[in-house]
Amino acid sequence: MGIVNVTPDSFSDGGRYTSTDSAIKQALALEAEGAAFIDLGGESTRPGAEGVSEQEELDRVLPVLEGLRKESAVMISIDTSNPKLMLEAAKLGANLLNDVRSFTREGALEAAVATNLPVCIMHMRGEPSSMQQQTSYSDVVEEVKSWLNKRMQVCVAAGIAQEKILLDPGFGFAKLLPHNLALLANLNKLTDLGRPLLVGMSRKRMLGEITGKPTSEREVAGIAAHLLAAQRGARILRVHSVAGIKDALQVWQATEQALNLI
Ligand code: 7PJ
Repeated sequence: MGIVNVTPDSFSDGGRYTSTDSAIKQALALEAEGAAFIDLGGESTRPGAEGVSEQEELDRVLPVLEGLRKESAVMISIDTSNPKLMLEAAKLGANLLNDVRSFTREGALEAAVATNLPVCIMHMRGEPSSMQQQTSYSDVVEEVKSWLNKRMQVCVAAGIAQEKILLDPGFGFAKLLPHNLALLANLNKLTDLGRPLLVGMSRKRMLGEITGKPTSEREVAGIAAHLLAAQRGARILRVHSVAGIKDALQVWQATEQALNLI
């Protein structure tokens, strides 16, 4: 899954057209690298990030979705907590709703049900602006697992088929490095929940804490982390750059196939 952030280009006078056009180009480039999904997001949910208005988020994301849908049949995921955007995106051909707040915003669960689309539920505590003040766990793997299970049951009770639910431990969301590492090391335990796992660690702080490198130099660390996640059962890897992880997965796959040759 290739990430496309649709944020206004503050260094350009081209305004909305420039950012829409460059986001579509970026999505097509990621698809050409091998992405099966493009995750479109118009709100920054990095730790401490401030929210965006509902309308601004629609204005950012919908033109990109519409343009991309015209040019490509790639699966389009919408990274949003905004019920209006969920409904509008479904009409324009989105294929997956990815909500870091797991459809807890008022009207979001109802909107997700109404779209009939698959959804991704992610573990977090509180809001992105405050989540890093809620990082106390006694057993992070068990707590994330039982939280995801409960939230999945709420979604099923609301009318989302279990077969349409993806689960995500939420790397970096209300978690410190030891929690992120415990979740990565024990990711296979979350496969017990019986649903495909989506994970995203691309460029995240945890990689900087391990390597000491800034965001722009975390690509190789990200490839390693996502390969480890895939080996522990992750099925969808949410990344900013697709080519490198694709190579890594092909090396792994070729090696696995060799096991059957001897
Ligand atoms: C995630 C996400 C993630 C899912 C973001 C960033 C922050 N959606 N959206 N999982 N992270 N499902 O990319 O650094 O980990 S935004």
